[in-house]
Amino acid sequence: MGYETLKALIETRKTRPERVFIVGAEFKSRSRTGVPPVTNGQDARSTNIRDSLAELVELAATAGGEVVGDGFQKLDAPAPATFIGKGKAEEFAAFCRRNEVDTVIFDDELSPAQSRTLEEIFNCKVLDRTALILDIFAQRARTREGKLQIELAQLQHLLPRLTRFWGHLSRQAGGIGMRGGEGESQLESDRRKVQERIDKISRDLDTVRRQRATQRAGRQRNNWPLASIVGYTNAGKSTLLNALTGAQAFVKDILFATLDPTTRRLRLPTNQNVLLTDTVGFIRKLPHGLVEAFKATLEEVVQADLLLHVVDVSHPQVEEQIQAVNVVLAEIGAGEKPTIMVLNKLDRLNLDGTGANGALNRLRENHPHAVAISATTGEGIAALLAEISTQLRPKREFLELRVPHEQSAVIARLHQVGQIIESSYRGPKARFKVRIPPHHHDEFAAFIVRDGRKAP
Ligand SMILES: Nc1nc2c(ncn2[C@@H]2O[C@H](COP(=O)(O)OP(=O)(O)OP(=O)(O)O)[C@@H](O)[C@H]2O)c(=O)[nH]1
Ligand SMILES: [Mg+2]
Repeated sequence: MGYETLKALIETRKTRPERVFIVGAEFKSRSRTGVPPVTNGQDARSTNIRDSLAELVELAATAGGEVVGDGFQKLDAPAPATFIGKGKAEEFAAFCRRNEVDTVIFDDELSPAQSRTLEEIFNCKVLDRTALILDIFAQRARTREGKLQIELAQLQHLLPRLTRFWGHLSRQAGGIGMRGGEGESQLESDRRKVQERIDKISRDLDTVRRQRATQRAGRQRNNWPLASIVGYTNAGKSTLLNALTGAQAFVKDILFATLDPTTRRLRLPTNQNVLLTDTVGFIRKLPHGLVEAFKATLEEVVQADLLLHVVDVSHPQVEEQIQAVNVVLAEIGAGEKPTIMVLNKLDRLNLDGTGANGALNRLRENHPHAVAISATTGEGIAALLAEISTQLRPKREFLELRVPHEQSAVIARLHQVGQIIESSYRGPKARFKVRIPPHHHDEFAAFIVRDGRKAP
């Protein structure tokens, strides 16, 4: 075989994507979102499952797979051993054999026992949605903190599986008359190793996070308000950060292009400075462990004075995506933040002569203060900047203070939380003109000589 042929062979093998078959299921006993469907009709729910599968196709593609087929089943409840019905699983398995499928991916989380039984039936690798999302995150993580967080989530996903596997093995060991102790000690040592690694990662993460907290405190010293860009994955968050600040954040038409937060200064037309952070996108059925693992990264969101919730108006499931984002925001404790809805990708809509569009109108009705933009063409960006300025204005109050010199703690505190515009230390009291966030107002109430909030 010549060198070229060999090289071509290797390259084809290297570039041949994994062939993937995806499986969804719908249960009468439990709607997919955990809340009863709005309509009772089967049709609405079937649409839901098709959407969810369409997203799974995108996730599989992001992970480097090529989806060659899909199937779904409606059931009363998940089958304990095989998740979907055994007959259905065998039918899908026959299709997979004919089509040389390498990996089967289920849209819901499988128990370890279900995975094993299904692997036997399909005779190939079986993954669930959680494992797939974890895998994508593992591929994408760039920073040390990102890598540690994802490894932690993966190990935590693994640990209970080891436990259950252990139960399974010990039963088997008893059955064939082996001394139970052997399987037990092997698994216990596996579990111990996983646990040790989890502990080590947790310690390392602590160190990394302390460094980040220091950096954050450094930025806070400027006392600029913080705004965070949030939204469903692929909505255009990084594109918006770039458009607003001239940053060069990584933008790509894939899910979870961004994992690690990027913060840039944004100078508003009013000359006010804002720190703007772009961070990881959200998705439906985001594995809980992952939200936990990324809580530190999402700290930027929790600390923000203002959220920019970016939505892709050209996406058919835009309202469901908004819902999914709100669920995660509530989970991390940022559900009540002041939020600007940013209706992005306006350029992808077919607008009628008056610039209107059915989908856009509905969004505007549901979110009256939303700003429609295109992060790629720049349309609407000026209006968005104006809205950000308006929203942040109450974030700084103008005050004039007189503080006795001996109250040095108060003066130090003022420098810490306030933006000093003018100061003078002559005379019996130090004088300051400052802007401070409203929640610090009461601390300085005793020293105020002019309160910018009140009409003169
Ligand atoms: N037509 C159009 N495409 C856009 C617009 N904004 C973003 N995109 C495209 O949408 C895709 C995703 O953009 P990103 O900025 O990476 O999206 P993201 O929200 O940061 O995505 P993740 O980091 O993956 O969660 C890219 O292909 C962008 O070019 C827009 O206003 N109009
Ligand atoms: Mg991004």
